[in-house]
Amino acid sequence: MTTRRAFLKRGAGLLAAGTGPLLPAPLFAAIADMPPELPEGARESAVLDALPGKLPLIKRTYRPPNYETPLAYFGEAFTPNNAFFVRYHLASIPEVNEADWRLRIGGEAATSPFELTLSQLKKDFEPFEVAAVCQCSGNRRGLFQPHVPGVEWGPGAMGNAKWRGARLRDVLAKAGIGKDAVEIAFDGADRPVIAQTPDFVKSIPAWKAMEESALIAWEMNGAPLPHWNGYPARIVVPGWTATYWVKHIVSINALAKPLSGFWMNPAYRIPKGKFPQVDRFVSQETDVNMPITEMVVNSLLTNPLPGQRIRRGTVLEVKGIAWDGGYGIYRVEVSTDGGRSWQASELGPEHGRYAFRLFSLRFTPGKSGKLAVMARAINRAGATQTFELIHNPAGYHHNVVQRVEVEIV
Ligand SMILES: Nc1nc2c(c(=O)[nH]1)N[C@H]1C(S)=C(S)[C@@H](COP(=O)(O)O)O[C@H]1N2
Ligand SMILES: [Mo]
Repeated sequence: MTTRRAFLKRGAGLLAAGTGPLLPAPLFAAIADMPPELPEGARESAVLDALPGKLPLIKRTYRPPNYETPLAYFGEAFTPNNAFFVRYHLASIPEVNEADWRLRIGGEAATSPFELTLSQLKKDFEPFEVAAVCQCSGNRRGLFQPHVPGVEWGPGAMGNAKWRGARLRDVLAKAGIGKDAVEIAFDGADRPVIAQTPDFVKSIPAWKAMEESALIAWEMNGAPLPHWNGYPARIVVPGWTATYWVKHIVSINALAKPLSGFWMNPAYRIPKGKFPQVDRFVSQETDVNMPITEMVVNSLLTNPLPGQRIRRGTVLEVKGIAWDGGYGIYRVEVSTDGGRSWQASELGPEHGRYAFRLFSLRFTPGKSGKLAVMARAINRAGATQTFELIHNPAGYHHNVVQRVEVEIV
């Protein structure tokens, strides 16, 4: 068995080796070609490191563990479990043992509270599967100019997976959820290390919990959830940012009044009226701000890489992925002349309205020199990406159109 320490050492050694033959080439590319806009600190501190059971990911912080998926894994519509990003607020993360794990469902707006074992959760409710993007609200925060405090994520604090589990609404119905339920609150098994840190508890509006695809999921891409992604079960809220997707879920409470607490307010707030966010979380709104809800439409170029040299007269395949908060991707336009003209790309198969959608466009550069490739996604609600950063203090909803400069030689 490889110890965690050996793992870390090996990871560090590989990086120090520079052209390290042991590390798959795409991973090196992922680090070397981190967005040039990332602040120096974030680029230099980007170390590939493997948590137990995971491939080497981009380490942002070790305690609590915050690890980002390298660009190389976004070439496919589904993100492999062992390359899926990891984000925690609290550093005490128990290894949950299936035999001891219980999920308690109750709260003041539920008449029949009860407890579930994992096998009951799997057996007693009709399973449902949904492909959905799990994206941190702060994905790409590291690209904010001026910088804002928080984990300096590049573009890889996200992933797309097939989530399988029981519908929240079925489990809540069994607990006798009442009409007075305003919010459904989630708590996971992880805990703060010091008493002063508030426990991570999140809620969603009752209407959102009642949607067909809101789940208590125990499976990810056909396998049990990895420890770091919430074993044995996590909340899945398709369309909404990952802050609500509570991992290692141990209690679900139907509340008759809004949840208070640090992670609801002041955390995870956006200024009112600045973003094209459609879903409302009315019970949590204030005069000046509101909770982040659904993801804004976005895309990521996976090919070419910044600074890549491409031979004139050869075919360049511009590739990437697009996603949004659940309206579905309608079209992705690509520019190969720095934004002067745009062409519709070819979309890959649709895996449902919450999933990554691949896009590609082939073109042959005719003259040498620098060239800027860009992509902008448009969803079925007609929303598109922004060209100018919408600044906000927490660094959320970064969906600025990317510009990847390459050199034609
Ligand atoms: N128990 C627990 N669940 C949690 C969190 C956490 O700190 N603890 N962080 C949330 C946030 S902010 C994100 S971005 C996602 C990350 O999911 P992942 O680690 O599976 O990629 O988990 C969410 N669920
Ligand atoms: Mo997050």
